[in-house]
Amino acid sequence: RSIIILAIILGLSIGNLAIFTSSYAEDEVPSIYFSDVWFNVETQVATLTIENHSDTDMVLSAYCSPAATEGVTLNVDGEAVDMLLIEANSTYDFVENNAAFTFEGLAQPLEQGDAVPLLLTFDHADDDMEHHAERMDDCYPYDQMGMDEMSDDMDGHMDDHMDEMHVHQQFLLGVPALEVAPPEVGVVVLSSWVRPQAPITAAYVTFYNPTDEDIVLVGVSSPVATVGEMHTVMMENDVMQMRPVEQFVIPAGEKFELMPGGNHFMLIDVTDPDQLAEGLAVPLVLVFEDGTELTIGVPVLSAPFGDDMGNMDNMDMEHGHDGDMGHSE
Ligand SMILES: [Cu+2]
Repeated sequence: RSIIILAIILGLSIGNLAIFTSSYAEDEVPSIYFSDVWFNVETQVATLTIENHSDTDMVLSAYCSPAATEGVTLNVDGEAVDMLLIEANSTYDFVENNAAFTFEGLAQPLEQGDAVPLLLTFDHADDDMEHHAERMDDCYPYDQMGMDEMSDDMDGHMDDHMDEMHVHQQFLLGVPALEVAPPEVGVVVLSSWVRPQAPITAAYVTFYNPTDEDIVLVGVSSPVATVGEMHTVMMENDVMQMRPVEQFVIPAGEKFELMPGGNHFMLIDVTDPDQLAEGLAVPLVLVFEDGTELTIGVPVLSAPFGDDMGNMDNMDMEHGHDGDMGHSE
Protein backbone atom coordinates (compact mmCIF):
# COMPACT_ATOMS: atom_id res chain seq x y z
CA ARG A 1 0.00 0.00 0.00
CA SER A 2 2.87 2.30 0.72
CA ILE A 3 4.09 1.81 -2.83
CA ILE A 4 0.72 2.80 -4.19
CA ILE A 5 0.70 5.96 -2.10
CA LEU A 6 4.26 6.72 -3.20
CA ALA A 7 3.27 6.14 -6.81
CA ILE A 8 0.31 8.49 -6.51
CA ILE A 9 2.52 11.20 -5.01
CA LEU A 10 5.08 10.71 -7.79
CA GLY A 11 2.28 10.62 -10.31
CA LEU A 12 0.93 13.98 -9.24
CA SER A 13 4.31 15.58 -9.75
CA ILE A 14 5.41 13.73 -12.86
CA GLY A 15 2.11 13.12 -14.53
CA ASN A 16 2.74 9.55 -15.56
CA LEU A 17 2.98 6.38 -13.61
CA ALA A 18 2.37 2.71 -13.51
CA ILE A 19 0.84 1.20 -10.43
CA PHE A 20 1.32 -2.38 -9.42
CA THR A 21 -1.24 -3.59 -7.01
CA SER A 22 -2.49 -6.85 -5.68
CA SER A 23 -4.47 -5.36 -2.86
CA TYR A 24 -8.13 -4.51 -2.73
CA ALA A 25 -10.50 -3.05 -0.20
CA GLU A 26 -11.07 -5.20 2.87
CA ASP A 27 -14.51 -6.53 2.04
CA GLU A 28 -14.21 -6.50 -1.71
CA VAL A 29 -13.62 -9.55 -3.81
CA PRO A 30 -11.05 -8.83 -6.52
CA SER A 31 -12.40 -8.63 -10.07
CA ILE A 32 -9.98 -11.34 -11.22
CA TYR A 33 -9.57 -14.62 -9.45
CA PHE A 34 -8.39 -18.15 -10.13
CA SER A 35 -9.44 -21.73 -9.61
CA ASP A 36 -8.35 -25.22 -10.72
CA VAL A 37 -4.74 -24.14 -10.25
CA TRP A 38 -2.41 -27.12 -10.63
CA PHE A 39 0.76 -28.47 -12.20
CA ASN A 40 0.26 -31.85 -13.84
CA VAL A 41 3.22 -34.06 -12.87
CA GLU A 42 2.61 -36.33 -15.86
CA THR A 43 2.62 -33.63 -18.56
CA GLN A 44 4.78 -31.17 -16.53
CA VAL A 45 2.58 -28.19 -17.42
CA ALA A 46 0.42 -25.91 -15.27
CA THR A 47 -3.20 -25.00 -15.98
CA LEU A 48 -5.82 -22.89 -14.24
CA THR A 49 -9.11 -21.10 -14.76
CA ILE A 50 -9.14 -17.30 -14.81
CA GLU A 51 -12.38 -15.50 -13.99
CA ASN A 52 -12.65 -11.85 -15.02
CA HIS A 53 -15.63 -10.38 -13.18
CA SER A 54 -14.93 -6.81 -14.27
CA ASP A 55 -16.52 -4.90 -17.14
CA THR A 56 -13.06 -4.41 -18.64
CA ASP A 57 -11.24 -6.67 -21.06
CA MET A 58 -8.00 -7.69 -19.36
CA VAL A 59 -4.74 -8.97 -20.77
CA LEU A 60 -2.54 -11.47 -18.99
CA SER A 61 0.65 -9.68 -19.99
CA ALA A 62 3.40 -11.26 -17.91
CA TYR A 63 4.01 -14.44 -15.97
CA CYS A 64 7.06 -15.73 -14.17
CA SER A 65 8.22 -17.99 -11.37
CA PRO A 66 11.40 -18.09 -9.30
CA ALA A 67 11.29 -21.87 -9.88
CA ALA A 68 11.48 -21.40 -13.67
CA THR A 69 15.01 -20.06 -14.00
CA GLU A 70 14.65 -19.82 -17.78
CA GLY A 71 11.20 -18.29 -17.69
CA VAL A 72 7.61 -19.41 -17.90
CA THR A 73 6.23 -20.08 -21.38
CA LEU A 74 2.54 -19.81 -22.23
CA ASN A 75 1.37 -22.10 -25.02
CA VAL A 76 -2.04 -22.08 -26.68
CA ASP A 77 -2.72 -24.88 -29.18
CA GLY A 78 0.98 -25.69 -29.08
CA GLU A 79 2.05 -22.17 -30.08
CA ALA A 80 3.91 -19.89 -27.67
CA VAL A 81 1.99 -16.65 -27.04
CA ASP A 82 3.09 -13.48 -25.23
CA MET A 83 -0.27 -12.35 -23.96
CA LEU A 84 -3.71 -13.71 -23.30
CA LEU A 85 -6.94 -11.74 -23.62
CA ILE A 86 -9.44 -12.39 -20.84
CA GLU A 87 -12.65 -10.69 -21.94
CA ALA A 88 -14.85 -8.70 -19.58
CA ASN A 89 -17.18 -10.86 -17.49
CA SER A 90 -15.81 -14.08 -18.86
CA THR A 91 -14.05 -17.20 -17.70
CA TYR A 92 -10.95 -18.56 -19.41
CA ASP A 93 -10.35 -22.23 -18.76
CA PHE A 94 -6.84 -23.27 -19.79
CA VAL A 95 -7.86 -26.89 -20.37
CA GLU A 96 -10.84 -26.01 -22.61
CA ASN A 97 -8.63 -23.63 -24.60
CA ASN A 98 -5.71 -26.05 -24.86
CA ALA A 99 -3.53 -23.55 -23.02
CA ALA A 100 -0.76 -24.32 -20.53
CA PHE A 101 2.20 -22.81 -18.72
CA THR A 102 5.58 -24.52 -19.06
CA PHE A 103 8.18 -23.81 -16.39
CA GLU A 104 11.52 -23.62 -18.22
CA GLY A 105 14.69 -24.42 -16.31
CA LEU A 106 13.21 -26.27 -13.35
CA ALA A 107 15.95 -27.79 -11.19
CA GLN A 108 14.21 -31.15 -11.65
CA PRO A 109 10.81 -32.39 -12.83
CA LEU A 110 8.09 -31.61 -10.29
CA GLU A 111 6.56 -34.46 -8.34
CA GLN A 112 3.44 -34.87 -6.25
CA GLY A 113 4.13 -33.01 -3.00
CA ASP A 114 5.94 -30.13 -4.69
CA ALA A 115 4.55 -26.65 -5.24
CA VAL A 116 5.85 -23.62 -7.13
CA PRO A 117 5.00 -19.91 -7.07
CA LEU A 118 3.58 -18.24 -10.19
CA LEU A 119 3.37 -14.46 -10.53
CA LEU A 120 0.74 -13.21 -12.99
CA THR A 121 0.45 -9.62 -14.23
CA PHE A 122 -2.70 -8.22 -15.84
CA ASP A 123 -3.24 -4.97 -17.74
CA HIS A 124 -6.31 -3.32 -19.16
CA ALA A 125 -6.66 -4.55 -22.73
CA ASP A 126 -7.18 -1.03 -24.09
CA ASP A 127 -3.96 0.34 -22.59
CA ASP A 128 -1.13 1.31 -24.89
CA MET A 129 0.80 -1.87 -25.62
CA GLU A 130 4.06 -0.15 -24.69
CA HIS A 131 2.88 -0.05 -21.13
CA HIS A 132 2.30 -3.74 -20.83
CA ALA A 133 4.78 -5.25 -18.48
CA GLU A 134 7.84 -6.80 -20.06
CA ARG A 135 8.31 -10.52 -19.86
CA MET A 136 9.98 -11.01 -16.53
CA ASP A 137 12.19 -14.04 -16.36
CA ASP A 138 13.99 -12.89 -13.25
CA CYS A 139 10.99 -13.06 -11.00
CA TYR A 140 12.27 -12.81 -7.46
CA PRO A 141 12.21 -10.92 -5.15
CA TYR A 142 8.68 -10.10 -6.13
CA ASP A 143 8.46 -6.63 -4.60
CA GLN A 144 11.56 -5.26 -6.36
CA MET A 145 10.16 -6.29 -9.68
CA GLY A 146 7.19 -4.00 -9.22
CA MET A 147 9.49 -1.11 -8.38
CA ASP A 148 11.79 -1.75 -11.33
CA GLU A 149 8.90 -1.88 -13.69
CA MET A 150 7.50 1.31 -12.30
CA SER A 151 10.75 3.23 -12.68
CA ASP A 152 11.31 1.80 -16.16
CA ASP A 153 7.92 3.09 -17.12
CA MET A 154 8.56 6.52 -15.72
CA ASP A 155 11.98 6.81 -17.34
CA GLY A 156 11.12 5.29 -20.66
CA HIS A 157 7.66 6.48 -21.49
CA MET A 158 7.24 9.67 -19.55
CA ASP A 159 7.39 11.99 -22.55
CA ASP A 160 5.11 9.93 -24.74
CA HIS A 161 2.37 9.27 -22.26
CA MET A 162 1.89 12.25 -20.03
CA ASP A 163 -1.16 12.19 -17.78
CA GLU A 164 -1.85 8.52 -18.29
CA MET A 165 -2.35 6.18 -15.40
CA HIS A 166 -1.94 2.48 -15.92
CA VAL A 167 -3.01 0.01 -13.32
CA HIS A 168 -1.29 -3.34 -13.41
CA GLN A 169 -2.79 -6.01 -11.23
CA GLN A 170 -0.46 -8.69 -9.93
CA PHE A 171 -1.33 -11.98 -8.31
CA LEU A 172 1.09 -14.37 -6.67
CA LEU A 173 -0.29 -17.89 -6.90
CA GLY A 174 0.95 -21.12 -5.43
CA VAL A 175 0.73 -24.00 -7.90
CA PRO A 176 0.57 -27.51 -6.41
CA ALA A 177 2.12 -30.40 -8.37
CA LEU A 178 -0.51 -33.14 -8.56
CA GLU A 179 -1.20 -36.46 -10.25
CA VAL A 180 -4.90 -35.69 -10.80
CA ALA A 181 -6.86 -32.47 -11.30
CA PRO A 182 -8.01 -30.77 -8.09
CA PRO A 183 -11.65 -31.47 -7.10
CA GLU A 184 -14.50 -28.96 -7.33
CA VAL A 185 -14.96 -27.56 -3.84
CA GLY A 186 -16.95 -24.38 -4.52
CA VAL A 187 -14.54 -22.21 -2.58
CA VAL A 188 -11.99 -19.92 -4.26
CA VAL A 189 -8.54 -19.14 -2.86
CA LEU A 190 -8.00 -15.41 -3.37
CA SER A 191 -4.51 -15.29 -1.84
CA SER A 192 -2.26 -17.24 0.47
CA TRP A 193 1.11 -17.12 2.19
CA VAL A 194 3.11 -19.10 4.71
CA ARG A 195 5.87 -17.69 6.89
CA PRO A 196 9.50 -18.76 6.26
CA GLN A 197 9.79 -20.29 9.73
CA ALA A 198 10.58 -23.61 11.39
CA PRO A 199 9.93 -25.74 13.38
CA ILE A 200 6.51 -24.05 13.73
CA THR A 201 5.03 -21.83 11.08
CA ALA A 202 1.72 -20.21 10.25
CA ALA A 203 -0.13 -20.13 6.93
CA TYR A 204 -2.78 -17.62 5.94
CA VAL A 205 -5.36 -18.07 3.19
CA THR A 206 -8.08 -15.69 2.02
CA PHE A 207 -11.07 -17.69 0.84
CA TYR A 208 -14.09 -16.57 -1.13
CA ASN A 209 -17.29 -18.59 -1.20
CA PRO A 210 -19.28 -17.60 -4.32
CA THR A 211 -21.94 -20.26 -3.65
CA ASP A 212 -25.15 -19.77 -1.68
CA GLU A 213 -24.26 -22.33 0.96
CA ASP A 214 -21.73 -22.15 3.77
CA ILE A 215 -18.62 -24.24 3.14
CA VAL A 216 -16.98 -25.84 6.17
CA LEU A 217 -13.29 -26.59 6.47
CA VAL A 218 -12.52 -29.32 9.00
CA GLY A 219 -8.81 -29.95 8.63
CA VAL A 220 -5.47 -28.88 7.21
CA SER A 221 -2.18 -30.64 6.63
CA SER A 222 1.01 -30.30 4.62
CA PRO A 223 3.70 -32.74 3.54
CA VAL A 224 6.26 -30.27 4.94
CA ALA A 225 5.05 -30.60 8.54
CA THR A 226 4.06 -33.43 10.85
CA VAL A 227 0.97 -31.71 12.23
CA GLY A 228 -1.47 -29.19 10.79
CA GLU A 229 -3.99 -27.35 12.95
CA MET A 230 -6.62 -24.65 12.55
CA HIS A 231 -6.22 -21.94 15.16
CA THR A 232 -8.16 -18.96 16.34
CA VAL A 233 -6.95 -16.15 18.59
CA MET A 234 -8.88 -14.89 21.60
CA MET A 235 -8.32 -12.67 24.61
CA GLU A 236 -8.25 -14.45 27.93
CA ASN A 237 -7.38 -12.59 31.13
CA ASP A 238 -6.02 -9.77 28.98
CA VAL A 239 -3.67 -12.18 27.22
CA MET A 240 -3.94 -13.14 23.56
CA GLN A 241 -4.17 -16.91 23.30
CA MET A 242 -4.19 -19.19 20.27
CA ARG A 243 -6.57 -22.10 20.44
CA PRO A 244 -7.11 -25.00 18.04
CA VAL A 245 -10.61 -25.10 16.53
CA GLU A 246 -12.54 -27.94 14.91
CA GLN A 247 -13.66 -26.01 11.87
CA PHE A 248 -13.64 -22.79 9.90
CA VAL A 249 -16.98 -21.84 8.34
CA ILE A 250 -16.63 -19.95 5.05
CA PRO A 251 -19.98 -18.11 4.84
CA ALA A 252 -22.07 -18.23 1.65
CA GLY A 253 -21.30 -15.33 -0.66
CA GLU A 254 -18.53 -13.97 1.54
CA LYS A 255 -14.80 -13.69 1.96
CA PHE A 256 -13.13 -15.49 4.86
CA GLU A 257 -9.68 -14.23 5.63
CA LEU A 258 -7.02 -15.89 7.76
CA MET A 259 -4.52 -13.35 9.06
CA PRO A 260 -1.86 -12.69 11.69
CA GLY A 261 -3.57 -12.04 15.01
CA GLY A 262 -6.68 -13.87 13.84
CA ASN A 263 -7.66 -17.24 12.46
CA HIS A 264 -4.72 -19.09 10.93
CA PHE A 265 -3.35 -22.46 9.96
CA MET A 266 -0.50 -23.71 12.11
CA LEU A 267 2.08 -26.14 10.76
CA ILE A 268 3.89 -27.83 13.61
CA ASP A 269 7.13 -29.82 13.46
CA VAL A 270 8.34 -28.74 10.02
CA THR A 271 10.19 -31.71 8.58
CA ASP A 272 12.51 -29.85 6.19
CA PRO A 273 13.10 -26.15 6.98
CA ASP A 274 14.75 -25.70 3.54
CA GLN A 275 11.31 -26.09 1.96
CA LEU A 276 10.12 -23.04 3.89
CA ALA A 277 12.60 -20.61 2.34
CA GLU A 278 11.22 -17.32 1.08
CA GLY A 279 10.56 -17.44 -2.67
CA LEU A 280 9.43 -21.07 -2.67
CA ALA A 281 5.93 -22.50 -2.28
CA VAL A 282 4.59 -25.44 -0.30
CA PRO A 283 1.48 -27.60 -0.69
CA LEU A 284 -1.36 -27.30 1.81
CA VAL A 285 -4.11 -29.91 1.93
CA LEU A 286 -7.53 -28.56 2.92
CA VAL A 287 -10.14 -31.04 4.15
CA PHE A 288 -13.78 -30.07 3.78
CA GLU A 289 -16.79 -31.28 5.77
CA ASP A 290 -17.86 -33.73 3.06
CA GLY A 291 -14.41 -35.32 3.09
CA THR A 292 -13.19 -33.65 -0.10
CA GLU A 293 -9.49 -32.83 0.00
CA LEU A 294 -8.14 -29.89 -1.99
CA THR A 295 -4.40 -29.38 -2.35
CA ILE A 296 -3.36 -25.78 -2.90
CA GLY A 297 0.08 -24.20 -3.31
CA VAL A 298 1.06 -21.52 -0.81
CA PRO A 299 3.91 -19.05 -1.52
CA VAL A 300 6.50 -18.70 1.25
CA LEU A 301 6.60 -15.00 2.20
CA SER A 302 7.46 -13.00 5.31
CA ALA A 303 4.53 -10.62 4.66
CA PRO A 304 1.41 -10.85 2.50
CA PHE A 305 2.12 -10.25 -1.19
CA GLY A 306 1.55 -6.60 -2.08
CA ASP A 307 2.14 -5.52 1.51
CA ASP A 308 5.80 -4.70 0.96
CA MET A 309 6.36 -2.63 4.04
CA GLY A 310 4.82 -5.21 6.31
CA ASN A 311 2.47 -4.13 9.03
CA MET A 312 3.69 -2.97 12.41
CA ASP A 313 0.53 -4.16 14.13
CA ASN A 314 1.06 -7.60 12.71
CA MET A 315 4.70 -7.75 13.75
CA ASP A 316 3.72 -8.02 17.40
CA MET A 317 1.55 -11.01 16.66
CA GLU A 318 4.21 -13.07 14.93
CA HIS A 319 4.49 -16.62 16.03
CA GLY A 320 7.55 -17.31 18.08
CA HIS A 321 7.51 -13.74 19.32
CA ASP A 322 8.43 -13.72 22.98
CA GLY A 323 5.43 -11.72 24.04
CA ASP A 324 2.04 -12.13 25.58
CA MET A 325 0.67 -14.58 23.07
CA GLY A 326 1.28 -18.23 23.68
CA HIS A 327 -0.13 -21.59 22.86
CA SER A 328 -2.48 -23.17 25.30
CA GLU A 329 -3.36 -26.60 24.10
CU1 LIG B 1 -1.38 -20.80 16.10
